[in-house]
Amino acid sequence: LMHSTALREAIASEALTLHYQPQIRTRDGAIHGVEALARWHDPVLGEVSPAKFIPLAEECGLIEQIGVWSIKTACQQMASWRRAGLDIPCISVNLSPINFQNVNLAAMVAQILAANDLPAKMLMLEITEGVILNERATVIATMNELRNMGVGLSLDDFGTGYSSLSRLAQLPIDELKIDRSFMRDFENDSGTRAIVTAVVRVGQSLDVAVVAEGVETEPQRKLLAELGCDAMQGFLFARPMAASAFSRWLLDYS
Ligand code: G
Ligand code: G
Ligand code: NA
Ligand code: MN
Repeated sequence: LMHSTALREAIASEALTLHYQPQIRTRDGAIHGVEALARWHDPVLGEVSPAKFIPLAEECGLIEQIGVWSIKTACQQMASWRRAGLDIPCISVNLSPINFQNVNLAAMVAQILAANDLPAKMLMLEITEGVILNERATVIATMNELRNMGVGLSLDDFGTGYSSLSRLAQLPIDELKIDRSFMRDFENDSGTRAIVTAVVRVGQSLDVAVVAEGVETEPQRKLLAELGCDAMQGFLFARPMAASAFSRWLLDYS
């Protein structure tokens, strides 16, 4: 059984790590960015998915710490890759909607960026579509504050929630990520293809970049390219990898 004490210890020790998955620009195959994904290696439980431990962290008050840890670790890694001369435009970090309720988030992010000598535009924060549902004034204020600093905001898992298109147009975001569930029927189901097409068009008309996730096959890649989807992420290109494996992958790719 997963326990908050074990998670607390995992944060304190090195049991929590970030893995990195590249995002590929559709137009020319260049690196669009990299997404940092949390991993928990528990000695007893083995690999615990963030899909399990993030909800636990949200319940037991550890999500604050995990949010700061994710941003800090990702920024330190990005700074280290920059020093090594690796050309990665941007790193995406997943945050919980709860993290955006913290009025100190933007100041904390500013401090972490400064400590690592990173330009704000090299950081993208991912927030799930659920943020629109139980939207609070503080969440939108924090999003605006981050954006005014130059930090990017990405709406993750888009299409799985209940956000209305009119609401979307008002949100301060730079990027939309089409949820990977849409990729499953993308090739064969004309309805799914119509939805993905519409999302790409919405992104274009709102001047928001559209990233497709869960791209696993060459036919999917080809269709997305034809639609003009800006970037792609998925097993077709690479799985999420430990930092050292990611830099080897990148050197090999370029
Ligand atoms: O990488 P994986 O498929 O196991 O991720 C499962 C889910 O956990 C995804 O929805 C992802 O956005 C989320 N996630 C991964 N890392 C983090 C993190 O550091 N913080 C938060 N809040 N969510 C994360
Ligand atoms: O919710 P979020 O989009 O952050 O989730 C990212 C998750 O998707 C990660 O856990 C990652 O391991 C997983 N993932 C990344 N690429 C693919 C893919 O091509 N196929 C599938 N099934 N999962 C993927
Ligand atoms: Na994500
Ligand atoms: Mn997603």
